[in-house]
Amino acid sequence: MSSPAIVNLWMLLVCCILIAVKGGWDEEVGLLRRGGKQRQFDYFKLALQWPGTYCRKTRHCCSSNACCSRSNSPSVFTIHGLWTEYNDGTWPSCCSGRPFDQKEISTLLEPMRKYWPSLSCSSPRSCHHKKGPFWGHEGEKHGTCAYPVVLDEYEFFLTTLNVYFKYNVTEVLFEAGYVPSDSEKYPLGGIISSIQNAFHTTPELVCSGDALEELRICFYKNFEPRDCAHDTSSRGSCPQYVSLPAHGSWGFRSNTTAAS
Ligand code: U2P
Repeated sequence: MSSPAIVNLWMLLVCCILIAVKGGWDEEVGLLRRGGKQRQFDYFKLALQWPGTYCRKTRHCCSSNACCSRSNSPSVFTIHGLWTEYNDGTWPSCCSGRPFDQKEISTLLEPMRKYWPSLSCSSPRSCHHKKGPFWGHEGEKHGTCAYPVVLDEYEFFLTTLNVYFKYNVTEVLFEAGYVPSDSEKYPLGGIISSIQNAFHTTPELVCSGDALEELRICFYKNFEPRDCAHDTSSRGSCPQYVSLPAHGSWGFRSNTTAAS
């Protein structure tokens, strides 16, 4: 074997040993995981999605996409996830834990379907490299990192629902006059102050164009509200005036085959 080939083989071997000792590279977080163990998180982030905005992306329908069922489609903020976060703006993901098992949350399915629906036909990848339901993706990716505050899958989903009901963002915004509309634009500052006044924390906002798509609020580990990491701007991608599109005002083709 030639000497450059031997050098390359050595470099490959050293890389393999380093990866085996240190764990895997988590691309999304940019963290090198040590043997699958990640340091304990600092705080929680409850991410809520506005179906009226999210569902405008729906082009094709399927039974798992709540955007498609016009009769019982949600007109409130629904849950995206309860995420564990670090104070430096990064977050752990896919910590140790068993694969998602829907049977463990069978008693929660009714509120889960209503308040934590999937707004897409796609099946996200789980931590175990299988494609599966939205709940499995969220539970495995974020719920497994919520230890020692949350001990298992059932507790993760129940806790998330309880926090969502206690901090009712939809009610706060509707009471302040920020109601679904396809013509109105609302001042972003007004939306932020309504949440600040109600919950004493500044929300993080995400927009799609000028439509509000996500609203996120952060909590200490005892679920008292706190601000999210300091270096993230609460306005995110949003302009000064935003809309809250009414649900059902998008157009999609009603076939049940393709994914959105
Ligand atoms: O923003 C894109 C995706 O990254 C994950 N995320 C984002 C911000 C944050 O503070 N924490 C966090 O986990 C989310 O991933 P998902 O749960 O959707 O897979 C978010 O959608």
